[in-house]
Amino acid sequence: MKMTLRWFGSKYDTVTLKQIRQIPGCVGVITTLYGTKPGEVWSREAIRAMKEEIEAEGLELSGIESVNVHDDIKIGLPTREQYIENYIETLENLGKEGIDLVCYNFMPVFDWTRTDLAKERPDGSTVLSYNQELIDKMNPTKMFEEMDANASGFILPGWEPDRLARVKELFEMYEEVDEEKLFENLVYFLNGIMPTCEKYGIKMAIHMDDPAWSVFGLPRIINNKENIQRLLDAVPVMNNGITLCTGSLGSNPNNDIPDMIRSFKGRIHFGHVRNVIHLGSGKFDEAAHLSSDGSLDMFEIMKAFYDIGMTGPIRPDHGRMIWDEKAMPGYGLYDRALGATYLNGLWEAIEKSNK
Ligand code: DNO
Repeated sequence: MKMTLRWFGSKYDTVTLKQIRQIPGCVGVITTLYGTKPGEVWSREAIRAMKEEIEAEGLELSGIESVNVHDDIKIGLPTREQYIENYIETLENLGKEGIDLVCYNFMPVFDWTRTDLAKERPDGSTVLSYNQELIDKMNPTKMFEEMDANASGFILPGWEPDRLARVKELFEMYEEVDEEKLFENLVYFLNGIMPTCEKYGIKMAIHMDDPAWSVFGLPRIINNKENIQRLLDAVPVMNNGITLCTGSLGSNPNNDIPDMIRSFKGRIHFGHVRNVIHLGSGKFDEAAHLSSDGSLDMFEIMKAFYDIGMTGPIRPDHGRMIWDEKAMPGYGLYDRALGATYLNGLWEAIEKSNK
């Protein structure tokens, strides 16, 4: 396991590479070329510059999160051919620069969803929270506007303004796309890019749907053991793998995460590890990483990662906002540093007790 932190680039992040390097045991960052749009080809020069900036601070570029997939690919429009070509070109350029991990998602229209970006807890910290009842009373445009208004001026990953501008149109475009169709389109995309991934040793790591159920009637297909296994079997090469996100899967109490980790051995290329508090059907709050602060057993989760011989990057995921930090919701320095330290502690204890 390699401990890493997500970093949003010097233009967008309040957290610096220097700070990240000072987190004990943190060896690298997970980042992306901010400012690029889904479907665009990333140039080798831009990739190299990003890598050099990170390496100059004594860290490694451990992987990309995300190279976003254009909606035309998800919908299966004829224009997908060009966008798949572009994606391949980006992968080639990443491969030539020695980058071997790409996280992406296949959620229609928008990425992860929350109804509150700063829910206050009794200790004064704030967390991201989700309540299906509120979503049921809202339309997608309103939700976009609320997310944007509550993001404290930050552009949330997956909630870029150009998506907001097209939200109505995108919903219409997805009208004919059910879960089966979306799955087929995902397999088509993966089959198109796999030869390049195999050539350059790039591990594609699909992110789980978050929350792990359909939102606004949009299809969601990467949300439980059976569906994920189906995808791994449909494109049965190591390069077709997953980002196992405990918080996303953990939104549904029926997902047995340690069991999933064990059964996806060899195909988990990246781990997002965080805790959630289940508050009843379709409702959850995010929490500190510590097991006793939420509903997930982080010891069992880390033990499962240890048992499968996880060598890829793991990052603490969304943290609480604490100590008056002003940062992108979920992505402050302080609570993620506490999370990384706690996860490293669990790992050390598991490792030593197994020797
Ligand atoms: C949210 C993140 C997601 C993730 C994408 C991967 O905080 O976990 O936005 O980066 O789904 O493509």
